Amino acid sequence: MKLEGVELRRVKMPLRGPFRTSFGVETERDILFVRVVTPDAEGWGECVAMSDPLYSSEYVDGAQEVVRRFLLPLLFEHDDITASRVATILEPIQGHRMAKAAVETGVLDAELKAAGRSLGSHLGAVRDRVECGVSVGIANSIGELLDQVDGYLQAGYRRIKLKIEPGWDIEPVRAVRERFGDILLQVDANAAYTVADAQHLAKLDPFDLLLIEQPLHEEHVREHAEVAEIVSTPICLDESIVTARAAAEAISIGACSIVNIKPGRMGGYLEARRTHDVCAAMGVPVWCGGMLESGIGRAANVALAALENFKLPGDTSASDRYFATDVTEPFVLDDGYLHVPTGGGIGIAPVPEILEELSTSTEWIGA
Ligand code: NPQ
Ligand code: MG
Repeated sequence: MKLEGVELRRVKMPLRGPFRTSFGVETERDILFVRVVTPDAEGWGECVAMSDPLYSSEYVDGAQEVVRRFLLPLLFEHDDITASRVATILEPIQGHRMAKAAVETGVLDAELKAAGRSLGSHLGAVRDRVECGVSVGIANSIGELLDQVDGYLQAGYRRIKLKIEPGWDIEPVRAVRERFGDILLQVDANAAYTVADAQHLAKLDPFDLLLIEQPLHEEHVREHAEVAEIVSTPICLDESIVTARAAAEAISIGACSIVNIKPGRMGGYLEARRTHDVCAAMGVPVWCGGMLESGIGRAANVALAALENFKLPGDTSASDRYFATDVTEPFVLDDGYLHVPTGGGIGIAPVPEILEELSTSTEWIGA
C-alpha cells in the first residue's frame, strides 16, 4: 500500500463531568487523530496520550512531535507499506508506544478498509457484541459515589470499577457492596500504593472484588508479586504491561493473574493481540481497558474485546459515559453490551461536520 500522506488533527472534547483518579482530575480530552491517506482508502488512528504525563510518560503534544519528526519520516522511506511491518519500521525509535499505536492503527484501518475487511475479523473476534463495564472516578462523598454507581447500573453496565487511593478505598468499596449486593465489582489504584500497604489492601478481600488493578508503581513488578502473596483478591496489571513479553514475565513471577490490555500502552492492536495470545497460553484472562477514547478508539477497542480470552467486561463504555457529543456516530449500550462494528477496518469514521467543529488544529504531512 502506498502512502500519500498523513493528517495530524487535534480535537477538544469536553467531558460530561470531571473524571478524578489518584493522578489528577480531567475535565476535557485533547485528542490527536492520525488520518492516513492512501490511493484506495483512508484510515484513522486515535492517540490515547493525555494532555499531561500523569498516567504515563507520554503526553499529547509530545506524541504529535514524535509522530511528525520521527515516526512518519521512517514510514515514508518505504513506498509499499503494510500494517504488519509498521512496528518493525518504527523500532529504532524507543518507547512512545501511544504515538506508534496511533500511526499503526491508521495504517491498519486504511489497509482493512481498502480490503473491505473488519478489524474484528482481522484480529480473530469470536463475538459480535462485548460486555461493558464502567470506570467510576473518585467522588466527593460516599453519597455522591452511590448515586453515580446507581445511574450506571440503571443504564445497564455489567461491571463497576471504582478508582481508589489511600483514604478512598475500604469505605467506598464497602458502601457500594452493601448497597448494590452481588454486582461485578473491581478497583483501580493507578499506582497509588506501596508494597508497605499490602496488609491494608488485604482489607478489601472480604468484599469479593474481581480484581485490584495496578496497586503499585509501574516499574515495581516484583513487588506486585509480594502483594499478591498477602492479598487474596486477584492482582491485575495495567500500567506495567507495555509488551506481550512484559505480560509473560509478570505472569511468570506471580505479579498478576489478570491483565488489562490497552493497545495504546502497548504500541498498537497487533502487540495487543499478541499479549492476548500469550495470556491465553498462560491461562490468564484479560479485559480491555479504556483511555476515554472517542468513537474512533472505542470502535477498535470493541473489536479487540471480541477475542476469545477477553473473559471480563471491559472499560469499553458507551460514548455518553464521557461525551455529550462524540466525533463518530455514538456507541450506545444495548442491554449492557456494545456491538462489534462489521464495516471495513474499524468500521466507523468521524462525522465531518462534528469533527470540523471540535478541531483546534490540523497539519498535513505529505509522503
Ligand atoms: C485506567 N482509564 O484504567 C485509565 C486511567 C485514565 C477508564 O479508568 C485522559 C486520558 C484521562 C486517559 C483518566 C480508566 C484519563 C485517562 C484516567 C486514563 O487506569
Ligand atoms: Mg487502570
